[in-house]
This record gives sequence, C-alpha cells and structure tokens, in this order.
Amino acid sequence: MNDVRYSVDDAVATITLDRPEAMNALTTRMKAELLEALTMASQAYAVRAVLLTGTDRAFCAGQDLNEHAANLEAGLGLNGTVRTHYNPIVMAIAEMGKPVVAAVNGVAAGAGAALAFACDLRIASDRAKFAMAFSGIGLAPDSGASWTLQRLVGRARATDLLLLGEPFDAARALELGIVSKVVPASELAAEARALAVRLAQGPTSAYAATKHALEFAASSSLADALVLEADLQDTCAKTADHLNATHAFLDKKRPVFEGR
Ligand code: T3D
Repeated sequence: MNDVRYSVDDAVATITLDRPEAMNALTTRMKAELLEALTMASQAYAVRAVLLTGTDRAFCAGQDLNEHAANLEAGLGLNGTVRTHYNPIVMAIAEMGKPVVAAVNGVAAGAGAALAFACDLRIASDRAKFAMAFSGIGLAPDSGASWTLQRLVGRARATDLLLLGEPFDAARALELGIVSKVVPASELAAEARALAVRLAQGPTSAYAATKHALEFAASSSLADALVLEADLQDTCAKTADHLNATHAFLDKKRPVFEGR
C-alpha cells in the first residue's frame, strides 16, 4: 500500500490515511487501499479493534478534487466511485464485527467527515475541524452522511449542517455529540490508542452483537428489535467470554476477555 498504512499491535489494527500533501484527500488508489486495509482488519482473527486516523494536519479532506475534476473533464462523471469505493468502504466499517475508533486528528471534510461518522466512536484533537463540504461543490451527501449524521445529531441539525455546509470545530462537535471526547493535539494518538486497546481487550463477540443490534434497531420496530436482541443474546450467552466473565464477577475478579 502506498497512501494508506496498516499495522497491527496489541490486537489493534491501525489504519492511517497517509497523503498529507493533499490533506489525505481520497484518490481511487487510496480508496482501494483503504478498502483493502478494512477487509484485512475484518478478516484477521488476531485483530479485535480498529483505529482509523490521518497523517499530519488532516484526517481526510474527502474526495480528491483534482482527480474528480479530471474525471468530469473526461466525461466520466463520478466514474462510479460512490458505488465502487465509498459505499463498500462505509459498509466495511459498519459490518466490521469489531469496534472502529476514529481518531480525528485534523480536518475531516465531505466523505472524510462521513468516514469518521461511520466509525463506532470518535475522539478528536482540539485542532480537528469538520466540514460537510458536499453542498459547497454542488453535490449531495454520500458515504452514508445522510444516514449517519442525522442519527448522531438529529434531523434538524443534520439538515442545517448539510445544507449550509458551515465548518465547525472540535468543541462544537463535542457539543453536538458527534465526538465523545476532545483532547489536546499532542495527546490524541495516545488517548485514541488507549481507547482502541481497551476495546481490543473487551468481549469482541458482544461488541459485534451490539453493533448489529444498534444498526438494526435504527430502522426497525421495537417488536422486531426485541426479536433480534433475543437472538443475539443467545449467541453471546454461548461465548466463553460470557461464561468466564460471569464466574469472574461472582469470584470478585476482573474479567479477562479473549474474544471468543
Ligand atoms: O467522485 C466524487 O467526487 C464523489 C464523491 C464525493 C465525496 C466528497 O468528499 S465531496 C467533498 C470533497 N471535499 C471538499 O470539497 C473539501 C475541499 N477542501 C476544503 O474545503 C478545504 O481545503 C479544507 C476545509 C479541507 C481545509 O481548509 P484549509 O484552509 O485548512 O486548507 P486549504 O488551504 O484549503 O488546503 C490545503 C491544501 O490541500 C491545498 O493545496 P495547496 O494549495 O496547498 O497545493 C488544497 O487544494 C488541498 N486540498 C484540500 N482539500 C482537497 C485538496 N486537494 C484535493 N482534494 C481535496 N478534497
């Protein structure tokens, strides 16, 4: 991989968008590499949490507009990238049976912001900035932003942010509930890593079930959500992690989760 870095340590797969000269804006190659990295993280048994971040002063500036303009001029339109790249990337994050943490180190714009929204948890540097840049270039939201943002902040605020496209800083993102924590820039990498390691030491199957339940319940009736919860709970109840943690509680010990 050239523009995306992938490494695994302490059961955490760290995926770093690494094209700082263009604020980690997404080219076709980079999107293919990001999808490859997410697929590797998803399939690796040894990986139990994922950390997504960017190099230098940006998290991700969204679609690379130089490549985009070249496609438009060549009469290729979007060249199929929403269906071929963005949608599978977002689904890979959503369907990852492991928690995904976004460490938003700087600007997150357009599809870059949507990538952060697709993650399970977001922790931001005090230098982070979000820009729903789609309307600014005459596009509608993609990469799931129409789905995720209104679930994070409510429909009225999502409409405001997406139609007006006003950038907002990390403090505002915290107020809106988009990020769960804002830390000084110098502390972001360590804080985000500590969070990811904590999740990697958790009950991986229960986390996968929790993600599944939340996603399903977001667009289903209470009755249907209850049915799925019962099924997922049956699955969790059969895991060694559940049995061991139950005994650990009764023995007044700290549970050790092995992810199985
Ligand atoms: O195929 C499709 O397009 C469909 C999919 C679309 C999904 C999308 O993501 S649409 C939204 C695309 N992204 C944007 O519209 C964001 C454009 N960038 C900005 O609004 C601003 O650059 C930022 C808010 C991200 C950062 O502002 P600022 O003031 O901190 O930095 P800057 O000076 O504007 O940018 C720094 C450099 O990064 C600059 O290059 P230079 O002049 O130093 O050579 C700038 O051109 C470059 N850059 C920033 N964003 C992009 C980019 N280069 C290519 N593509 C970008 N998206």
